[in-house]
Amino acid sequence: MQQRLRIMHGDITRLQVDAIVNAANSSLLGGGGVDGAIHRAAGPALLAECRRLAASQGGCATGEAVVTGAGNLPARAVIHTVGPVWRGGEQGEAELLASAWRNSLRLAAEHRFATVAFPAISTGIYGYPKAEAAAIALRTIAAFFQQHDYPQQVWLVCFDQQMYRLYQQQSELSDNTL
Ligand code: AR6
Repeated sequence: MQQRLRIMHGDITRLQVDAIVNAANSSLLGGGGVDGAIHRAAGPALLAECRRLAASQGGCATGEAVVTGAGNLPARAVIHTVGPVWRGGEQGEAELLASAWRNSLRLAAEHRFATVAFPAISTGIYGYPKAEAAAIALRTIAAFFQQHDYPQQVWLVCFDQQMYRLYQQQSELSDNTL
């Protein structure tokens, strides 16, 4: 686990990796948070591709993921996933968040992306409690790593110190269980 996981601070739009993950919404047409930052940095080519996807397949359901090119970003591709809005925890949020992580990882494996960078899906505008989101992310990644060789590296990109600490704690816990 440790060798395949990197927990870091930073701006995901600046990373030169095979794919970055976007915490999008079901419309795929952009928004605030990391989604807004990704579209601003990627430019109009990304929005045009997202528009085509939205028109052809009606966007992206919560827990699902789709892949596009990356426009002007240094990354090669963008995996757009939609995490759940936190509504108190009784609306299937945990399973939907795990699905968003798992389906993003699955797309990365299918495309043989070696390195994939993730933001902390659902923990911003969508309000998911950060500690629980960190536990779900780490558990889902650990399970995925046991069954797949790709992605070879997952980077967890943190915008705040609290998320960084929570991921560190959770990664120590999941190492003990592997
Ligand atoms: N690099 C890395 N992480 C970032 C960046 C960045 N440039 N910018 C923000 N974050 P959010 P959500 C962190 O709100 O909760 C949009 O409007 C941020 O601090 O971007 O899944 C979409 O269109 C937080 O830790 O995503 C949806 O409508 C994490 O990224 C909705 O927000 C996720 O926060 C999705 O909400």
